[in-house]
Formats: sequence, structure tokens, C-alpha cells
Amino acid sequence: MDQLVTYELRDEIALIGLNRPAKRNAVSDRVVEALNLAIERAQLEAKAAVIHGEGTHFCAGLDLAEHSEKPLIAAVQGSRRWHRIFDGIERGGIPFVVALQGAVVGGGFELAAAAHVRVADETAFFGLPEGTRGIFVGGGGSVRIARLIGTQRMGDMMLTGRTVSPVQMEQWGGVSYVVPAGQALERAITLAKATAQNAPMSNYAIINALPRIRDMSSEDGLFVESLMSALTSVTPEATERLRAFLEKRTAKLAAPTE
Ligand code: 1HE
Repeated sequence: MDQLVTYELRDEIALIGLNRPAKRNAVSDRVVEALNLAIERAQLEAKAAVIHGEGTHFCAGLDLAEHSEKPLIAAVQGSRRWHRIFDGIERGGIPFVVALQGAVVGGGFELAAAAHVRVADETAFFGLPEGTRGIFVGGGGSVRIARLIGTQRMGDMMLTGRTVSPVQMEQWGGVSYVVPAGQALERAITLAKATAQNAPMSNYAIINALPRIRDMSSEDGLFVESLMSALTSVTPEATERLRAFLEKRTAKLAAPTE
């Protein structure tokens, strides 16, 4: 049987592909478990990861055929399972970049929101049709998507069932890069490689401290920031990288080209 989620380790970057294109990569229980295995494997052996979708759509969200059969308690437990698995992306040990094309819908958008960097191509469209389907988000969207684009915009998408273009989504803060059709995966890999060059402790701090500090009071956040700042500074990687800059052995920053 075909793998529901593909996995390839390429130059220390894990490429994780949703691979159910005939069902527009709809996320069934088996897909979410396969995704979990791929995420755990990536955390062990890769320096960064890219999540992408096979076919013309990134992900049509929750598998509605499977979901419609579920009793109440199984639906709650299923949602909590998505939460734990997506938390392993957002607060794991390595950066995740997501490459988006076609439908980025419902649970597909929630998955994308758990990644650290989002790249969409011009064919991408975003939707939260939960209102029209008689359900609610269950993959962490009410926390992550609401914080990315704002509760009002998320509520608008859920209530009206509208779809949003990648350019609009970039203006709203839901994606960071919009690229020509067919180029999202390539750009996502390039960005993942860039993140993989960082000191591991810096990446760990960025991934784990930032979302926690967001949930703290300003005073607690600043205190935790000072500890993370000091901790990262005393690592051998920081000592070497700072010295390399001062001795002009490393590249300077340059103004953006686009
Ligand atoms: C599916 C699903 C799905 C497609 N679950 N089977 N998500 C949605 O409400 C989105 C529903 N899907 C769509 O609106 C469209 O399928 C798409 C815009 C994504 C793609 O359209 P298209 O014309 O390319 O494909 P299609 O012909 O609609 O679908 C191809 C097949 O995939 C078809 O099955 P077939 O057996 O008739 O070939 C569809 O039934 C199937 N398919 N999407 C199951 N989602 C953790 S809570 C999160 C809550 C949500 O995610 S709500 C959003 C659910």
C-alpha cells in the first residue's frame, strides 16, 4: 500500500509529504499517526524539516468521511491527539517550514499554523469552512491561527466560509512568503537549509521560548528572555560565531533583494 506520509532525509533536511492526493491529502486518523512518526523521526535525525503536500493541493483538512462516523468522545480524543502532535512541531527541537499550494483548508491550515515558517505559491487558497460544515476547528487553530491573523479575521473566515488569497494572507500575517506557482517546495527547502545553519541552541530557544514568552506577562517574559539570552551566549557555538564576525570571517547582513 502507498505510504500516507512520505519521508526523505536530504542534506540534513527532513522532507515530509502528505501523500493522499486522490483525497486532497485529507487528514484521517492514520494520516495523523503517520505524520507523527515522520515528525518524531525528523526531530531525531534532521536539523530542520519541510512539510509539503503531494498533488495540486496542500491539504483539504480533516477527513470528513471518517469524522462523520465518530462518537462524541472519539472526536474529543481525536482533537487532543492533533493538539499533541502539532505541539511536537511547534515546540519540538528543530525548525519546520511548510510549503503550500492549492487548498490550505481547515485542519490543513491548522497544520500549517503549527510550523515556524509558511511559504505559499500563487495557487494557494486558505479556508476555514467549519461553520458551513457544522463543526469547529479542532487542530489548534483557535489558538494558533487566531494569534497569527487575529481573532476577527479567523471568525470572519469561519462564519462566512470565504476563501483568502495568498497575497491577502501574507498581508494578514498568515504566511511569510508568496512565490510563483510550483515553487513553494523549492523555496521552503532553501529556507529550511538556512535555519539549519543556525546554532542548535539558538534554534531550540527560538522555537521553545518564543511561544511560551508570548503566553507570559511582560515582566515574566523579559525575565525568561534574559535567561535564554545568557544561556545561548555561553555556548561554544556562540563564542565561535561571535569571534568569526569580529575577525571578519563571516558574511555581513545585506539589504533584501525583493
Ligand atoms: C475529501 C475531503 C475531506 C476532499 N475529507 N474527503 N475540509 C473541507 O471542508 C474541504 C472539503 N474539500 C473541498 O472543498 C474540495 O475537495 C477541495 C477544494 C479541497 C478540492 O477540490 P477538487 O475539485 O480538487 O477535489 P474534489 O473532487 O472535491 O475531491 C476529490 C476527492 O477527495 C473526493 O472523493 P471521491 O471519492 O469522490 O473522489 C472528495 O470527497 C475527497 N475529499 N476533501 C474527506 N476533507 C481537526 S478539526 C479540522 C476541521 C476541518 O478540517 S473542516 C474542513 C474540512
